Amino acid sequence: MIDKRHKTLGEFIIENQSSFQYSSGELSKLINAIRLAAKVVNHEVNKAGLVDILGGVGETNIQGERQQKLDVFANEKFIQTLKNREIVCGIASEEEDDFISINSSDEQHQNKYVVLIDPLDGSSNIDVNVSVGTIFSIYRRITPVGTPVQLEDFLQPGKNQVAAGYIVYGTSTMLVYTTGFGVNGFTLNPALGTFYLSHPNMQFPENGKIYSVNEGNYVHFLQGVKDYIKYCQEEEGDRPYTSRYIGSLVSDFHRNMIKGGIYMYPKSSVNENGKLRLLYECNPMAFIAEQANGLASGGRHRILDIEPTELHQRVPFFCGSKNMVEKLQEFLDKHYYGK
Ligand code: P6P
Repeated sequence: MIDKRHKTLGEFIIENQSSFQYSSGELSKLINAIRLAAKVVNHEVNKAGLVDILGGVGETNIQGERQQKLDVFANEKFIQTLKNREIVCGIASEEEDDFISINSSDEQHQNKYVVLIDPLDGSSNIDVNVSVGTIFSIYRRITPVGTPVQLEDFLQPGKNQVAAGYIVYGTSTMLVYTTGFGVNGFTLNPALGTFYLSHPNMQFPENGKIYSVNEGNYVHFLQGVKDYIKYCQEEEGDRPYTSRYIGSLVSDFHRNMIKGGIYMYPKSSVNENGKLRLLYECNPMAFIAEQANGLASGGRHRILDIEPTELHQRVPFFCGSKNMVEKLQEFLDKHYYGK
């Protein structure tokens, strides 16, 4: 009997394919495409320090952020890999101003899925050799199969996701994803180029002692957030908590899911809707969090219930251990947090 810990991602996908409703194997092919792109991007991320691939290409993306060469590379690789597999009918990316419509070979747009990606999250960390990540979110299209994909196929609430996951390019490279039946983590053996099931059934501890927020913005936060941060710092019971924030959502989220903790990117007088993007950062991470017994709030609404209005819209984001998010929510509700 092969120990579960040595199961490959490929074996896991095949074994679990039948548990995914209406999957005719396309979703499995889609996850496999992401697996391939992850390995290609991982190779470049790991050698970035050696090759002159660092530094911006002088352009900025729609977010007004200076594009790093690895941003551009990762974006191109994921889009190219997804296009080649003819599984998706459309892609939206943090690095693309508008969504990309993919004409299937028979021009009938028979493909049923759309993918939204943040190809390289935390890219400002690339130059200082801190972990970065890729985040992906998958939906079934809602407009008729066989017609060109529309914006409404991408503007679906997060609760409609059929799969979501991230790759963290850290001390080891991991792919963590859910199809609605729990969260599983796979670690890449770079020597073999194979992902192995290293973290089956990942769960947020209900309590945690880590809070992650950019305290440099403290003076700009709403009172409810300020009060929660002070609560974390008070000497009482199992507090004070530890502050851990490395400026890479995927890494902070991943650590908090393993150890227990809460990640916060509140709105503020500087970022009136927060900084994180709903469609390809908050929704996929919220789907994973809830599948791992955690919670994800936008301040007043469950993240997965928010009806999107724009492709690159931003929302406040509070996500992690159930009891920590609920405690934060008490402070926010007391001060009537905005939408
Ligand atoms: P700040 C990276 O740009 C990112 O989107 C997340 O990965 C990260 O948690 C956050 O922004 C960092 O933002 O304003 O604290 O530097």
